[in-house]
Amino acid sequence: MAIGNANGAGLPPGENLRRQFERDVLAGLSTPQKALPCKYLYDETGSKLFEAICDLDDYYLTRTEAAIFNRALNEMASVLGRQAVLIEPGAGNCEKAEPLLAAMKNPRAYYPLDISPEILLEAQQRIQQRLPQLEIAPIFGDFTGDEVWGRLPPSAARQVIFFPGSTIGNFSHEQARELLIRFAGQLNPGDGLLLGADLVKDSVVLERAYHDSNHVTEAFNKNLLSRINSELNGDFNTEAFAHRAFYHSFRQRVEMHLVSLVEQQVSVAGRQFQFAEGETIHTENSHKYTLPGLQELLRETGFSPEKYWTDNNQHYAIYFAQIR
Ligand code: AVI
Repeated sequence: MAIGNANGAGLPPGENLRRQFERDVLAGLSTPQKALPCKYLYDETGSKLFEAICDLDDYYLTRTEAAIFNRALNEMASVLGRQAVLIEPGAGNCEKAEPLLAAMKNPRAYYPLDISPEILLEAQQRIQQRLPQLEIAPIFGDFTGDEVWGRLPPSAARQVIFFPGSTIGNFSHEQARELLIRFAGQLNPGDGLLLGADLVKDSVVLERAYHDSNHVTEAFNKNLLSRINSELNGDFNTEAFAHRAFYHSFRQRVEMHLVSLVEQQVSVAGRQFQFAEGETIHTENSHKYTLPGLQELLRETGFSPEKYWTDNNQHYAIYFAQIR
């Protein structure tokens, strides 16, 4: 798939992405609070490390969401209704949609959206074998851009956007609003959204999830520096940076940073960057919501919150909302 932009017309897609990565890294290391977009945490190694994070005892999110799905699958399927079309932005290996599709009553179609064709095509084959009647049409591209949404087939059936995994938490409040408005723009009155979000809770539980005792999140965070070294000719010494994750209770988010352990100079793509001892690169925000906060976000963006499912500890919620 070619991702066109004004500076990269005619370039192979990989080269366009590399140039965008370079621009974002150079810009991010040039601001007073150095910061890098969290989407760059997910190269091949980063994606594997994230999968390992999902299996950690300390990282309660994945298993809590899975337990809610397991318990409420049939109820969710009836809320989604008969012959619905399921659209999943950032579907990855589609493993969360598969049991939902199997529980749904004659789902009409499944449209998974993702930037990685290999993973989507593999998932398509797997789900197609299990549900041979289902129309599955993978759509390749970045769901935060306009272009990919224009390629969704028009549908007279009820459409439901499926957005699990608390991915919404990695967007700022402003970006989350923009994203849900984009989702709403794709839907018609009566269509739905099934959204998974991590909830505000005790800071000890939150900080353990992002500073796990197995040091996998540390490796995930530091891998960004290794990626910059290999793709952008950088010379970060990963040993000279420490992983830091803390809960910012006023902003209701876990922030992930890389802390420079010494005063140092680093070169990236031929440019030099100075680090004071203790200076950080902000690499990710993971926003946590309250149930009223989630309802407000849904209302503000054109949805009417209808029903939610949560675990006994109210650590995590899955919301169903309809377009007004
Ligand atoms: C993908 N996302 C929902 C994860 C989160 O919890 O914010 C990413 C992550 N970062 C560190 N650990 C997991």
